[in-house]
Amino acid sequence: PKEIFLKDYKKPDYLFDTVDLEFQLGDEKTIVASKIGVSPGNEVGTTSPLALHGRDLKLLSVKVNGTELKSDEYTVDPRHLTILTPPAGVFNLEIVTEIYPQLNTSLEGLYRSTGNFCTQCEAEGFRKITYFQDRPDVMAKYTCRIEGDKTLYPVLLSNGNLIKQGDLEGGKHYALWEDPFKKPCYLFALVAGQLECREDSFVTCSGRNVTLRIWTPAQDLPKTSHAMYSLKEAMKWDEEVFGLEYDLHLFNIVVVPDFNMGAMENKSLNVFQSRLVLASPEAATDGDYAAILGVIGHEYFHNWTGNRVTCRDWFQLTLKEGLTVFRDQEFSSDLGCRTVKRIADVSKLRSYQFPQDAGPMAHPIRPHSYIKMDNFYTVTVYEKGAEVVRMYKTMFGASGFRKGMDLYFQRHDGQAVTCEDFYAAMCDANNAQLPNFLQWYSQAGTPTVKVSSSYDESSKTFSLKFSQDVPPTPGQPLKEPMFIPVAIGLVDSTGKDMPLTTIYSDGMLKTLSNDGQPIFTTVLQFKKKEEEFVFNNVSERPVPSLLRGYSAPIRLDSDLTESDLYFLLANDSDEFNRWEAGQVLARKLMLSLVADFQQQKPLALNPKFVDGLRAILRSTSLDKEFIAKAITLPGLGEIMDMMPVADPDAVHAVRTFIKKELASQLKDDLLAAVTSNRSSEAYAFNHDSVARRTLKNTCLAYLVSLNEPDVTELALSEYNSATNMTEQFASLAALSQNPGQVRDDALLDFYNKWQHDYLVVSKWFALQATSDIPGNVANVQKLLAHPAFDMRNPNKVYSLIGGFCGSPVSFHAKDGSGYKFLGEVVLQLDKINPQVASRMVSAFSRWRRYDETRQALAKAQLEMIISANGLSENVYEIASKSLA
Ligand code: HT7
Ligand code: ZN
Repeated sequence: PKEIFLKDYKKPDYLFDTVDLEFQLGDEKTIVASKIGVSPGNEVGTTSPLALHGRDLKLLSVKVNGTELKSDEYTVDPRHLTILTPPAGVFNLEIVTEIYPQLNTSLEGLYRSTGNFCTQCEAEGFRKITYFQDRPDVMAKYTCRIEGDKTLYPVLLSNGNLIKQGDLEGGKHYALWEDPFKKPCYLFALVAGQLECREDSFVTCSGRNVTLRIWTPAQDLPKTSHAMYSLKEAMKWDEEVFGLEYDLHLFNIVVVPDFNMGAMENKSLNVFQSRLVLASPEAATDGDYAAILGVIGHEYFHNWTGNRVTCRDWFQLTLKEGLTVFRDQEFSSDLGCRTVKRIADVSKLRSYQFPQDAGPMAHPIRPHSYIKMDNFYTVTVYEKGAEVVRMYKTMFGASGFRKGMDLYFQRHDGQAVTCEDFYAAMCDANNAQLPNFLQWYSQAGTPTVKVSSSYDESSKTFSLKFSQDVPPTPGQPLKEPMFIPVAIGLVDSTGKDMPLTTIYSDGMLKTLSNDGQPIFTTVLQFKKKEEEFVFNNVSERPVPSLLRGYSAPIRLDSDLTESDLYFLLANDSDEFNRWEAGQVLARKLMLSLVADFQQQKPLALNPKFVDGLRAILRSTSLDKEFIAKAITLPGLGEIMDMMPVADPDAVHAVRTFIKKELASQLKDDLLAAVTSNRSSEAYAFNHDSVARRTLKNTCLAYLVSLNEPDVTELALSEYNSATNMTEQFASLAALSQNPGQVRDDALLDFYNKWQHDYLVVSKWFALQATSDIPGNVANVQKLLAHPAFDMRNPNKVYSLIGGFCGSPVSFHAKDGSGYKFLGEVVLQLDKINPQVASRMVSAFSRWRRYDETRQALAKAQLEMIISANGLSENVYEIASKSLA
C-alpha cells in the first residue's frame, strides 16, 4: 500500500468550478452522470493529464466538450480514470458510471441502510460514486438531480435549496437541488427513501427564517424533540458567542441506523446515526441526551468551521475537527456545568488519547503521513486538537480568541486552508507571537512537565522551577520544547487565593494586574526546556494550584505533598483542581496498592483518603455532579498507563478492593445520598436533575459492589421503580457487577422489556461486553450469535466488540482467549466494513505494554491478521504499525 506524505502536497493542476450530478436510483444498479466545468489550476494553464480518483465504479462513458473520448484518449485502472490530453483552458467533462449501492457494506460512498439510500463521502468516499478529483482543495458549486421510484423513495434530498421537483413516467419522480456555496466533494450528500420529518423553524440574528427538518422513519418521529431543541440552541449559541449565522433557508438532519461514525456535517444535510438523534426519557439515558446535544452542536458548528472554511488537504483535519470539538465542548459547558464538562473532557483525553500518544500509532495532531486517511479520525486529531485550540483561548482570553476567529473567517471564508493559517489569524488578531506553539501541530507524544517549588521567608518570594520532556514517538526520537501555558494560583493557609502582584520570569519583572484589580490566577508562558518563575510579595508559604482548568494537555509531575493535595481537595477555588487533587491522590494510592498486591501483601486503605472523600460526599455546597465525579476512582486504563508493565488483573483487584472498602466505610452516607436524591418529578434534561441522578447512581453502584442482600434489594427496587432509562439502566449496571442469579435474571428481564428497541438492545450488549465478571469472553462470544446482533451495523459492533476490547480484564485474559476472539472477528469484519474493522484492530496496538505471555499471544493474532489474504489497507495500516 502507498503511503501519502504531507511534504508532497501539490496544488491541483485543474480546478472544478461547477459540478452537475444526476442520479437514477435503482434496486439493482444506480446510474450516476456528472458534468464538470473544468478550468486550469494555475495561471499559465496546463495540458498535463487529468487524473480522477475512482473505486468500484463501472465506467459507461466519458466526454470532453460534448464529444465521447476514444479508448486511446484515456486510461482506466482500479483506482483512476486519466484523461490523457485535456484541452487547454476551460472545458466540460461528462462522465457516466454505474454503481451498486445495495452491495456496498463499507458504508462509504452511496449505500443502502434499511432500504433507504444514503451517502458518506468524508474522507474519500466520493470516489465510490463517480470519478472525481477527490481532495478537499477542489471546491465547486454543485447541483444534484435525483430520480427514483416514488413509492419506494418518496423523499429525495441533497445539499442546498430544492429548485424543482415533479413526477415522471413509470411511477418515478425527481428532485433538483442546488447548493449556492462552493464545497469540496466530501461535503456532498444524497438521501432517498421512506422518511418523515419533524419540522420547526429558527429566525437568525439578521431575520432570516430557516426551516429545520429532522428526517426519520415515521415511528421514531416522537423521539426527535431533544435533537430539535439541541439544534436550535446550537444555532443561537453560535450567533451569540461567535457571531456566526446560518447561511441558507433550510437545514436538514437525517437519521440512519447504519453509519460508520457518529454523524456527518454535509452542507445543509447532516447525517446522523440513530443513537445521536433519537431519545425519549424511557429509552435514553442522561448520557445519551448529553451526547445528542454535543454532536448536534458539533455538526452544526462545522457549517462555519469546516464547510465555509475547509481543509487544504486531509493532513489539516484538526483544523476543522480540533476547532469544532473545542466549540462543541464550550457549547455543552455553557448549557450545563463548566467544571463537570471539563472533568469529563479531560478524563476522555487521559483514558483514550494519552495511551494513543504513548503507543505505536502516536501521531501529531497534524500527521505527517498516512496510508488510509480513515485511520486518522483519532482522539489525537479530535481531542488533543481541541486542547490545542483551547490553549489559544487560555492565552488570549475569550475576547482575544473571538478576535482571532473573526480574522480567520474574514481572511479565509470560501477557502481550503492550513493549520498555519489559523495560527496566523490568532496571533495577528492579538498582535502576539507564541514561540514554539506550532510544535503542538508537528510533535507527537504527551509532554511531561516537572515542577518544584520553594519559598523564601526572608525575601517573601515563591519560586517554581519547570522542566519539560516530550517523549520519543515513532519516527520522532528527539523533540523540541513546546509552548505550554500554565494557569496558576497560590492558596494561603486559610484556603484562600492570594493576590498575585509581580512575577520575575524571562529575566524580567512583570506586574500582574487587571486594571488595578487584584488577580488570583495567572497564566505562565513556559516555553523552554527549563524555566523558573518567581512570585514576589508572597506573605506566607502558599500551596500552588498548578495547571488550573487543565490549561495544557500534559502530564504534570509536581512536588506537592500528600498533605498539599488533601488541602487542595478541600479548598482550591478552582473546582477542576479540587477534583484533580483527589485524582492524583487516588492514582498514588492505587499504584502503591498495586505494588502491594503484586508482592502479595495485605491491602489496606489509607483512612485519610476515606475521610477526604467522606467530606466531599457530605458537602452541601458542591455541585452534585461534581461530587459524583470527585468520588469516582480513576479507570483501570489510566493506572495501567502509569505502570512499567501493565497488569490488568492487579489493577482490577485493587480498584475493586478500594471500591468495596469505600462502600463499606461510607455506607451510611452513600445510602443517604441514594435516598435523598430520589425524585418523583417527570424526567427533565437539565443540569440539576442530571446532577441529582448522577450522584444517586454513582452511590448506588458503590453500595451494590458490596454484594450484600440489603443493597441488592435496594438496587432491584430502584430498577423496578425507575421511570426513566437513566435510573433503570444504572441499577441494572450496578446489579450486573456481581455474577449470579440476580444478575442473570435482571439482564434477561431488561432484554425482554426492550427487545423491540435496537438502541436499548445495543446498551444491553455494551453492558455485558464491558463486564469484568470471570469468564466473560465466552459470554461475549455467545452474544455474537444473538439474533439481535448484526455485524453489518457499526453501532452494534462498537457496543459489543468495541465494548469488550475496551474493558481490560476480559480482553487481556491471561489465556489469550480475548485476543483470539478479536483476531477472528477482525478478519470477518474486514470483509464487510474495513473502516470498522480497523477501529477494532487498534485494540491490539499497545500489546507491548503487557507481560511476555500476553505479548506473545497478542502478537500472534496481529501476525495472523496481517498475513490474511485480501486484507484491507485500513486494517493493514494499523496492524503493521502495531507490529513495527
Ligand atoms: N467529519 C465527520 C467525519 C466522518 C467520517 C470520517 C471517516 C469515515 C466516516 C465518517 N463519518 C463522519 C464527523 C465529524 O467529526 O463531525
Ligand atoms: Zn467533526
